[in-house]
Amino acid sequence: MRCGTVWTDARLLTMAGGDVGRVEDGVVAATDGRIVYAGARRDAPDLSPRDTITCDGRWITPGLIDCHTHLIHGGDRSQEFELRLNGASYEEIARAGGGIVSTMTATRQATEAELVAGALPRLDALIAEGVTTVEVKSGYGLSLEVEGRMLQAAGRLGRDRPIRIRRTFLGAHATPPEFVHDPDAYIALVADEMLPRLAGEGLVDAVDAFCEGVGFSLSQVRRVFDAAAALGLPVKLHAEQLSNLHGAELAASYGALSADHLEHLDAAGIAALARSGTVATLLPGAFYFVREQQRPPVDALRAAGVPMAIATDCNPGTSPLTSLLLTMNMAATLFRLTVDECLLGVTRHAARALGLAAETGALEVGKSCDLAIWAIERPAELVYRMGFNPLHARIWRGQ
Ligand code: DI6
Ligand code: FE
Repeated sequence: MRCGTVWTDARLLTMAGGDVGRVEDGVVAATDGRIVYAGARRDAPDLSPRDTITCDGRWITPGLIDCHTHLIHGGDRSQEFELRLNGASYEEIARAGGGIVSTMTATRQATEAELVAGALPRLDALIAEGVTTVEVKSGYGLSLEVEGRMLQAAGRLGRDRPIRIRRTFLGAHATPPEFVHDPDAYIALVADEMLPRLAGEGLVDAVDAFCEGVGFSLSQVRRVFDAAAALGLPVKLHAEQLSNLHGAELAASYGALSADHLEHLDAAGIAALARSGTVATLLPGAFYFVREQQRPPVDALRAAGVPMAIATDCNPGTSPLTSLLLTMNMAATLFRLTVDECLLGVTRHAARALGLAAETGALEVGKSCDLAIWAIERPAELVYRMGFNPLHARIWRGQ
């Protein structure tokens, strides 16, 4: 075989097979941005590479994947943060017209270029830690025009930086003020007009909703999911974050890619996720930032064999977090995930949560050559440290 580039003298976490796929003396080979070999040096075929890069014993993981973000938005909510420090709750602030709606106002006032300029530093912070795929949700425009602007801005991020962006339509994030007396009419607009139009413009990879007392009910979410199904789009759901509305069961019944948050998930919800193969995406940054008391049922999810992803949930209200490394530390410290679970949660399982399991998230033949090369001695260091970045190099699509 004559391949393009080989990375040698590396230790690998391939994320292939059932676990993290540890290889001590490994090589990765790629041609035209695709992995043609990843594994032990002694098992490698004759690769005859054009370029050879020695890793001097460093560790290679798949490029990291942040599978749940609200990276694009106008303004920030540092003022609301101060209010909360003085005793106001997230729900009180939301009911008083703050919260998501205040970010909506700032987002509506921003041009596409301003939204891009605001998001790029956050994206760059993720990229600096070896992230090669990011999901970006809409959901702060809450009108056809501004939801479209957010999704266009998300596309722009993927052209301005070497990174794979997946766009999720989250029109059902909150009821905008002009529909406050008729949320069902807003849901009808989301399902019958906004989604088909935006999907028709090729701006939507998946459809999400916020199923919560301060968000939307099961029947409202169903309305949005039916519209997604009619367009052949996969769904995911913010479920069981602040209360248990049985959103995870609903999501599972639509074969959702993921159900996200899940602090208040019960046994029936876990069983439903296990049956449908839906990924449980845990968001410890939001749990930490709103000082949630109830932890997601990690032991039961593990016992049921539900794949767990973890993500930043980067958003201005409940998780102003732009470090996937710190997110792993939080998942371990706050939720008691193991090191291996954290690493799988930002690679293989995160890819699956985006419907990208065949494309990225593991070092396997045929997948995109997305790599993070780390100056560490042991994989646990990626989870253990707080506020330290040991990234040595980042490769996206072989570059
Ligand atoms: N759940 C969250 O944690 C964020 N959105 C959601 O559906 C909060 C978004 C915000 O407060 O701006
Ligand atoms: Fe979220």
